[in-house]
Amino acid sequence: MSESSYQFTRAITRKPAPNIVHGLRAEDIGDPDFDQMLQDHAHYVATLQQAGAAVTELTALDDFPDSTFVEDVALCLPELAILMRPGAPSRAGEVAQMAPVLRDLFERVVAIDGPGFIEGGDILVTSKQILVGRSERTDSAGIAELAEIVSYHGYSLHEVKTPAGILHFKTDCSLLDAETILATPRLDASGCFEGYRVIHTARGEEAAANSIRYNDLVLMPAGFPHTLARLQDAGYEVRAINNSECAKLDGGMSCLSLRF
Ligand code: CIR
Repeated sequence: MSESSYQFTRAITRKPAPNIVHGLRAEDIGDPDFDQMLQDHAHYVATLQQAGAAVTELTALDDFPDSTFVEDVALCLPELAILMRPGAPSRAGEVAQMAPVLRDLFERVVAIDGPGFIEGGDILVTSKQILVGRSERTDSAGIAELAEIVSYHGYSLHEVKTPAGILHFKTDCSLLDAETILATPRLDASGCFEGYRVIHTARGEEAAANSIRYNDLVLMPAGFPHTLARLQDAGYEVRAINNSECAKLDGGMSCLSLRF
């Protein structure tokens, strides 16, 4: 695995649909501004391209408000793509929309058949292992099914716990390089990153934890100056992208793409 956990050539994104204003959210802090969201999404795609990604931009899906958060419906590894089984009932149908796209791009595509549930936002692929957080959306049965699939390809999967009240495991962490994780202190306190170097988000800047490393760039949500400084001091090249509208739907940098 090693650097393949952040060295990529491709990405898949999906344009937000106007009905994204009906997207799921843990707490209602107002509907997203659709025009601002489109602008931010375009900036996100352009930044991935700047990082070297050939981006497959899928068209908006009017029937699926959360479908711009493509990360949750698949896991892309160098050897294969795995279709997830979302724990959110309104998102289950997004998988069938992604399946043909992945079948065009991967020789091997398999699906989590159930009965368990698992969403990509709960999966962190590092250089050493695949960490999967149990959450409201991802259960042990879903994780066990994924573990069986990836074990054939030599991956070791480790089940951890997404802290209560946090949507996905990666809401609170991201991979920065082969041995470094960016994480909130509350997630790091659970002990799941033993053996890694961990950089903490600054106090009050927990939402910065959902960033992504894509080749030489780290894409992080804008508005978190202290965490930004920590990453820059550690030598990372960071691009800040406005995420105010996706944040109203509990979405961030990782959710908006599949990277491989
Ligand atoms: C949801 O609740 O499913 C969406 N509103 C947000 C999904 C964010 N996805 C992610 O963190 N991977």
